[in-house]
Amino acid sequence: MNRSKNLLLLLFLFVGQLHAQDLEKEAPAGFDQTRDGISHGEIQTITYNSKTVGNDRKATVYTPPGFSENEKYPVLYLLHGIGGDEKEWLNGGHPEVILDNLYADGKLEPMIVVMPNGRAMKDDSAGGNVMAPDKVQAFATFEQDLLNDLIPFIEKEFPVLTDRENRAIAGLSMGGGQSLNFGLGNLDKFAWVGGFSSAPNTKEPQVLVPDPEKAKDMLKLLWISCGDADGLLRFSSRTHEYLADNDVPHIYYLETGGHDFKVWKNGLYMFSQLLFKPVDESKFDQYSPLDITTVK
Ligand code: FER
Repeated sequence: MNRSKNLLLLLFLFVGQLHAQDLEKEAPAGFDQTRDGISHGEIQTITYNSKTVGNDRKATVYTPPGFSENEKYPVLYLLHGIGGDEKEWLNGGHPEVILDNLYADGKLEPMIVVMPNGRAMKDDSAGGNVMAPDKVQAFATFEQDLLNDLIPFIEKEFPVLTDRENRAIAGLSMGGGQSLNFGLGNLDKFAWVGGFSSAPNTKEPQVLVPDPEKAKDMLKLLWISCGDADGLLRFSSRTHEYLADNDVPHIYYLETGGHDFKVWKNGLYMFSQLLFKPVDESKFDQYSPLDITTVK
């Protein structure tokens, strides 16, 4: 009897180990290569009227393979960096290839991905001095454009689910800062929030998450990732430290790398697979490829 109990315990431990090893920590080779013989999503450019800015603005939209007007989809708003616009992700990261491949492998919940222009001003082009104060300010103004103009447009024109649990926001660098600021600042609108290599526009932790209990209650997933050689790492690490000190569950994901699309493509690969599915918080500290306690 005792012996069979011990055997059973060993079996449980063994299966547990298998599961721990199952967890994929990084995108495999080929994740960003176009594959033959799979279905593809579609990319379109949409134009919406912005009351915030006072003119028409553009965004790009990726609808998943097999998209149907008769279904309703959750939405990921995916934001660009300081030198980019609504085409930056498509040009630099080809999310359509990464996501097509994930769909082909059955690893993604069908969703619509909206890639806005996050520089909410009349001339929202990425030309000239992208660090000019009015252009940097426009990244903050985009919060109003997103909430009051773009989201309502998407919800009118596309078959989407409109509750907070079916809306995610993530982005790279300036877009990472925007995602953390807007997502955590509007928990009634977003349950899934991700910042990849978030920039100095990221609000200070106490301002970002003034009520840790509320964040804990309302967030499905909070994702903070960065390359270990990124000069902006401190904006992610300080946020992580505050969240850890205040027991707000989150994934802090550190990988080898700098401030570039290699990191952001991997970020999208990892983050998107978690979206709009049941979440296992007990695994949050198992994702990071690098030891988060030694890299600062
Ligand atoms: C800064 C350094 C980097 C800054 C913004 C960035 C507004 C953004 C970088 C990016 O989006 O890639 O001092 O200030």
